[in-house]
Amino acid sequence: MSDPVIVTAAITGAIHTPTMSDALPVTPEQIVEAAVGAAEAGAAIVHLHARNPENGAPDQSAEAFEPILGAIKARSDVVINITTGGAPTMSVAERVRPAQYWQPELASLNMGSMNFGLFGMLGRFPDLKHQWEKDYLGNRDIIFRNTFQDISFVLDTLRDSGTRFEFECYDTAHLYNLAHFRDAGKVEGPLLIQTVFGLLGGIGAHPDDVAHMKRTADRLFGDDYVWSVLGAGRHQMPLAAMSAAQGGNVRVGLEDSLWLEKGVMAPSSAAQVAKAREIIGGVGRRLATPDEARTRLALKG
Ligand code: KMH
Ligand code: ZN
Repeated sequence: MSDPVIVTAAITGAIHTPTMSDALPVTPEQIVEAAVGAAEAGAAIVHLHARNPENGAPDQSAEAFEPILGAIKARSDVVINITTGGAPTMSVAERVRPAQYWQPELASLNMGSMNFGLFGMLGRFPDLKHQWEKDYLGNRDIIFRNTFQDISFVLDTLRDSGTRFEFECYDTAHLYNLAHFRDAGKVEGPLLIQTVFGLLGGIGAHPDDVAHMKRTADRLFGDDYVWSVLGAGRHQMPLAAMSAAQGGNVRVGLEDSLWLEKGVMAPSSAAQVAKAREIIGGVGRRLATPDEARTRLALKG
């Protein structure tokens, strides 16, 4: 019998812009409602970014998270995961600030630099409301910078906080990077490894890609890791199914995909969690509670 499935809901992110979907939460109130809704639908973890309520631009100030974190904690025991990815246009010093200040149970940590393909988005979404959307999506050559020094900087900054990590791995090299930090004694298990598929610049979303990432992680980390799968865009639900069927865990949410199914935009992250829940039930598994996730991931609680 496999362990219950830890579902993470990534609520808003920094890549999608408000023009792309009316469902994308922007204000603190919208982000809180979306996070609580996702938790009520069965998510054990919410992965959070904050945005400027005026124009939806990503905001990595510690203050931007204050109204979000307090209100979620008042209404839900869901595990809170604060991004250290921020937006690919930000420096790592800027990106780590909210996690440094709020010391959450979990923070994301991106395990390597990569090209980040926003190519074509400007053409697909012509009604851009804000200059920042035009600047952002018009920037066709983004490098998501996560050098070894950047990764060390995040680890060192958060070392004494008790915050543990969602290690985001977009390709096999990122698994080797994580093994390097494990071998150097800078991270220890159980490692939550979020394998990310289908982003232009990272590994693809073919079943062979999933198998290769899992095989590599199994070989490098053995029993000392918890495997989770994030399929970007249209790959979200098919890869959730693949992970659930193989004993893995699942990440969904509007940060990663604006879609519920082919041709149907998602009304909320909660709706994606509910769909993932059906898929997970269909392969004979159930969802983990937040406390089950805390135990499994050795979180500080
Ligand atoms: N949007 C995800 C593919 C982070 O916040 O650290 C990447 C992400 C990065 O979640
Ligand atoms: Zn994120």
